[in-house]
Amino acid sequence: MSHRDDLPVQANAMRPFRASPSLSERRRSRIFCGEQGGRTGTGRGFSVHSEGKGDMTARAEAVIPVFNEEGIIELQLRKVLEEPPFPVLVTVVENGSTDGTAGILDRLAAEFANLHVIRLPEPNYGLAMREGLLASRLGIVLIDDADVLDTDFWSRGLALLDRDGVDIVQGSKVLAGRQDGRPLVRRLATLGLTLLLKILFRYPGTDTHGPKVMRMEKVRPVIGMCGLELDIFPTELVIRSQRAGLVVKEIPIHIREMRRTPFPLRKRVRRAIRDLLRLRKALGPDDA
Ligand SMILES: Nc1nc2c(ncn2[C@@H]2O[C@H](COP(=O)(O)OP(=O)(O)OP(=O)(O)O)[C@@H](O)[C@H]2O)c(=O)[nH]1
Ligand SMILES: [Mg+2]
Repeated sequence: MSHRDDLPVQANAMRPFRASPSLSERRRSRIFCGEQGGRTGTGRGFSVHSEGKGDMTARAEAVIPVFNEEGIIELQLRKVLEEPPFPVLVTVVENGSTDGTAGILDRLAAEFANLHVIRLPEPNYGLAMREGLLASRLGIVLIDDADVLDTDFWSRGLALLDRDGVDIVQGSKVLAGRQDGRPLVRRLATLGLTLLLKILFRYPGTDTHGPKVMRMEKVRPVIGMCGLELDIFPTELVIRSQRAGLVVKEIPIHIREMRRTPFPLRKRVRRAIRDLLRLRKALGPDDA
């Protein structure tokens, strides 16, 4: 763990901000939940005793966006469903997969009572993340990627959230240092994006994209303001949260390459820069 483990991201003074129209409210009717409501029973290794599928004793809810992950999704989900670090509800938001992902998710949802699957019609990472968060039912929500699912980060993040004053624990690939097992070129791309966050938004932290543990009563109002629905939704959420005065704290994550990235790096970086510029246009340099 890095010596910067306890580094808080400076929160600016609370500023008024504009609420953008809630696209989620309008789109809610399009959400399909791959679950049966009102079920009572016992999921594998998990007691269910509430209305709907789930366990009200769960400590947190993990929201995981998934797209075309047939190669890793079962292995990854079983890891958190069979040996969770604490009782957790898992909500997978899948949209537009063209491989066998949907079938695998249906099978796992039938096996594990604490797994919910939400489906949206078209591939859209930002929208999936946003809808998954808005559909969440617990006070503490984790977000993580299918190819990361760093349960050690989940535990450390939850412990930090339990301490006074932290609203979002942000996992940082930059602070990960040697625990970032990705190729050099990808690590350099991450550093480039960190630099852009500083230049474009004067963001004091190092990462906005990775896993997070969040206090929903604080974060939920900010989600309603994030209207761009781009791949950088998590970045918009963190920057808006930090500007709204929420306390954001960064800790390192462990990261290793699980699979080849589905998009060429050059294309991704181009898209990330384009999206960051659009976000900058929407937010201004520091919302002053
Ligand atoms: N629902 C949904 N999930 C998506 C979409 N695109 C990516 N994902 C998921 O979002 C998570 C992150 O995607 P990655 O492709 O790993 O993105 P990344 O971490 O920026 O890139 P890598 O460095 O290649 O890992 C994974 O769980 C993906 O399955 C999408 O269009 N819809
Ligand atoms: Mg990834």
